[in-house]
Amino acid sequence: MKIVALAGGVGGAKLAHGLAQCLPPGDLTVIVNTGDDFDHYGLRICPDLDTVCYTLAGLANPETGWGRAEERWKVMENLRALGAPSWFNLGDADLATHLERTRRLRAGKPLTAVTAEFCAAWGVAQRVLPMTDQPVATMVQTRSDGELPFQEYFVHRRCEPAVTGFRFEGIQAAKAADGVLESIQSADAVVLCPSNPWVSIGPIVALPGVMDALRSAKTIAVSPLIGGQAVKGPAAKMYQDLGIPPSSKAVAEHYRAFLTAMVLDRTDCDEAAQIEHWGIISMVTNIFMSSPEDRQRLAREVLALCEQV
Ligand code: FO1
Repeated sequence: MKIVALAGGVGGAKLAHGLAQCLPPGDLTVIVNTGDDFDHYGLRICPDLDTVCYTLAGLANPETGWGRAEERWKVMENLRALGAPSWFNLGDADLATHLERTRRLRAGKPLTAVTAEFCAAWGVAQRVLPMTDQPVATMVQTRSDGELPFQEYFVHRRCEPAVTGFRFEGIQAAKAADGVLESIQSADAVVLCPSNPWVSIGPIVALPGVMDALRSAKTIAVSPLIGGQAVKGPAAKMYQDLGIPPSSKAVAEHYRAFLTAMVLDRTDCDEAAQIEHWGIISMVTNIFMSSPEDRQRLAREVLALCEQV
């Protein structure tokens, strides 16, 4: 069964890892948000892409979900001693990724090619595609501070400013990367991982051609919210800031234009009827992933649903 997963950061990477345990490597394509990407210390940083690749490679930091396992922080310590900006933590092993990616990009290679080369080096057999090869920057519009670049809002300001909206700079001129539209069109199902609908899945869906491709596909979303709370990150706070009560129902409504089925947690089973009322199939299960076994179990249940719908 050919599956495409749309993913952002940590939650998306976990389900992508579960799917990778259940499918032959050639059957899984992961399309990753690049709206979080930015330049820092002259280096191109692609946090979601790295989180997905490190997780699939078994190299991810199990505590944070982002960055590398058994990381050392010598460079960061020395940057701090020099009084350099230290709000964004780059570990020593992780820095090698950014240095080498930046070198290859500057030599003229597209991000898609660099990502494929890194995946080969790390032993990731699944296809991991950045959503686009062109720069797209998620800008978070806030009540108190105007528009903030994503990492400035997320890491530096710890998601504190109230959100009023989002803008994906460069999205109109960006082209879905080679393989993105084709893989969605030929997939048996597209899984929207439990990533932030506003800033992780949002930029992918906003790329020219993606929404149309999703409308013609079988799409299954796994909620990133349990009991109105995000498992990780600011998704629930963003809904709240925007005046929408955070819930799995709100996520289903968010994706309503193209969604076939929604997977939600047992805690939220009373929301299933409303979701079904919108013509979206619902499946209730335990969606919290605390162990590698959880990822695999949830992936198996999602794949069973993909076969059914
Ligand atoms: N997240 C943090 O909360 N603090 C950090 O210092 C930080 C550094 C970092 C470095 C490399 C990387 O790939 C990810 C990093 N992240 C950090 C996570 C990142 O900001 C988020 O995962 C995403 O952009 C949201 O999905």
